[in-house]
Amino acid sequence: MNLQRIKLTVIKMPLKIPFSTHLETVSERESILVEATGKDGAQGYGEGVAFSSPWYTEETVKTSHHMLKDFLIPLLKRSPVHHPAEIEHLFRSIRRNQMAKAAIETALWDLDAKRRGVSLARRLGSTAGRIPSGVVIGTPDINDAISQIEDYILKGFQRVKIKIFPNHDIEFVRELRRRFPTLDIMADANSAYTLEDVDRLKALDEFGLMMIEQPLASDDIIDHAVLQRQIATPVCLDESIVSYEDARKAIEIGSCKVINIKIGRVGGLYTAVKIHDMCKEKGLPVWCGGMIEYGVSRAHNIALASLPGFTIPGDISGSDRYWEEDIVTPEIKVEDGFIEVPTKPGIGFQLNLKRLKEVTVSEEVFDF
Ligand code: OSB
Ligand code: MG
Repeated sequence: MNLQRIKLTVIKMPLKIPFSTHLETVSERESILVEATGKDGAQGYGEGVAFSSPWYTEETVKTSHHMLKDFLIPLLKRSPVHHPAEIEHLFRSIRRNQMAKAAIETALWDLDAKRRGVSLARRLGSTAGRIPSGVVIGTPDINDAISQIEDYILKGFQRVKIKIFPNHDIEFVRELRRRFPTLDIMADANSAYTLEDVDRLKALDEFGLMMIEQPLASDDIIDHAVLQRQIATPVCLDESIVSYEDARKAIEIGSCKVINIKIGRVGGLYTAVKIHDMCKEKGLPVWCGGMIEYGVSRAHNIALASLPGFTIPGDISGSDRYWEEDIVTPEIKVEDGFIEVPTKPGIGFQLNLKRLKEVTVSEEVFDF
């Protein structure tokens, strides 16, 4: 793709309010911004979405940086690609490290779309003008959660996701359902349960949740299939799906009725789109997950989520959900519950260089 250089910038910002799951509370977010510059001067951006510690997946900001610097960038230098869709195959020689891989791959999709003068959404084959927005409540306190949900409903958000874990589930959901009888609610357990909890999970059936996300172990698809046969609430897989093959097998054995697609978790847009295409063909709804990300990753999510199989609102909120000021301009905005799909070339957002400078921790340039 005629690359001139790749720049990695580590950035860090506090969240407006801490985001809690049963595994970790995130109050500050480090990420890696990838800037790929072509010999023609065109630039594409990607964002490494691993967290500072390995609570969600095994990757961290430091391991991603190591993979990018010591393996992925050198590999790309040695073996130039002509098309971003070739990256997935090239990177197969390096095991896993999906978020590090996706950070480069997404930057190359942006670069490619910009060179063609089309938006990333169009480049991926979408025609949608806007996508519905969903939001995640990362606050375990019931009263705080209710007041946040009330605010989001007023802003037009289409559905709400809450985090659950044992003893913070049945009564919590009962109260939310009492307060919001018709709201689309989904619950994400981030692997807080085992099959021994099947009665607790069955007890959630009466609340009409849209789905329960990743109730069981992050590396399991077998027990999820057993669970899905015993509960009415659709099971959605998040952590368990890190490749196209994972998605194919999970569907085949009935582990889930819905899949949350995260570009970073599956190693890039090529695989994300492939999973989408398969699910669409099989009639399995998908939605786009979030990683408490900055505007660059969010912009990639918007393009992906504009594909027709994304029939459920994703965890895609505006820049102001987590940040005082984002690193992109214009900021990503939710209006009447929808986000407009940009029509400008590539991801359709520019970097806010002043803000980027304020939040930069370190940067390194790799010449090709
Ligand atoms: O499990 O979907 C998840 C955030 C960080 C890591 C994992 C998850 C989440 C979220 C929040 O649920 C999504 C967001 O608003 O970005
Ligand atoms: Mg999840």
